[in-house]
Amino acid sequence: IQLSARVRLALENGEFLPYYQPKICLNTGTIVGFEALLRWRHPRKGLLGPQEFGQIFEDPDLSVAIGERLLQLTTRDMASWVRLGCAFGHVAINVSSPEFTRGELPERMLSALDAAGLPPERLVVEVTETVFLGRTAETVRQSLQTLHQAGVFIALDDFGTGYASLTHLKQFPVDRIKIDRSFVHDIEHDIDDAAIVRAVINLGQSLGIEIVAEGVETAAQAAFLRLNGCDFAQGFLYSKALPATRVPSLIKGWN
Ligand code: G
Ligand code: G
Ligand code: NA
Ligand code: MN
Repeated sequence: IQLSARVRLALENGEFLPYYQPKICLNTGTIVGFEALLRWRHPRKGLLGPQEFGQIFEDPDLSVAIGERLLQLTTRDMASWVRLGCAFGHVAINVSSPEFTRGELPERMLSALDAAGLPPERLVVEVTETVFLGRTAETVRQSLQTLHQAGVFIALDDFGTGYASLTHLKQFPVDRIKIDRSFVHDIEHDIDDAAIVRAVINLGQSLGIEIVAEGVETAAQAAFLRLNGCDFAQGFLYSKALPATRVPSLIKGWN
C-alpha cells in the first residue's frame, strides 16, 4: 500500500494528532504557551514523529489534509483546556507552503478559532523561511498579513538554517523568531554559535521581534540565553511534547 493511501486511511482512522511542547519565559520560568507537534499513533509501529514520515509533507494534498485536521484538533484541545480553567497561554502550529496556496487558510483558521470560542491571540502560526520563496510568496504574504491583522501571531521557525534574508523580516509580518536548535546545541563551547545567537537576539530586540530558542536541553544553555536577553525557550530541559490530556496537569504542577 502506497504511503499516500496509508496516510488517507490514517486520517480517516484518527491516527494523526497533535502533541504539545511547552514554551517557557526565561525571565519568569513560567509556561507562556505550547507548540503543537504532529504525531502519528500508528497501530503497529507505535507513536511516530515527523522524522519518520516527513516525506508526506512533500505531497501538497496530504499537507493540506493533515493541516486541516491538526487545526480542528488543536482548537478542540484549546477549547477543552479553557473549560478546565487551564491557563495554557497560546498554541503555535506549523504551517507549510501548500496550505497557504490551496483554500482560504486565514478564513479557515479564524473560523476554527471563532467556532471554538477562542480569540485569535491564542494562536501562533509558525512558518519556515521557505514559504517566502518562489511564485507563491505574495499569496503567503497576504495570508500572513490577514492573520496578523486579526491578532494571530506569526513566528519564523528554524531561523538561520534556510535562505534567511533579513529583507523577509521587513516584507512579512514577523512577531517572533525561533532560533534553530542547531545553534543552541553547542552554545557554551562554540564561539561562532554563541556569536550568532547573540546577534539574532540583538536583531530581535532592535526590530521589536520576540526571540524563542529551540532545543534547549541543559540549564547552562538556558542561563546563557537568559543572560543574553533571549525571551523564551523550548526544549527537553523543560519537557518533551505531551498529549493534550497531560497539559493541564503539567501547568498545575509547574510553579
Ligand atoms: O515533532 P518533531 O517532533 O519531530 O518535528 C519535526 C519537524 O516536523 C519540525 O521541523 C516541525 O516543524 C515539523 N512539524 C511538526 N508538526 C508539524 C505539522 O503539524 N505540520 C507541519 N507542516 N510540520 C510539522
Ligand atoms: O518545528 P520544529 O523544527 O522546530 O520542531 C521541533 C522539533 O524539535 C520536534 O521534532 C521536537 O520533538 C524536537 N525537539 C524539541 N525539543 C528538543 C530538544 O530539546 N532537543 C532536540 N534535539 N530536539 C528537540
Ligand atoms: Na516548529
Ligand atoms: Mn524549528
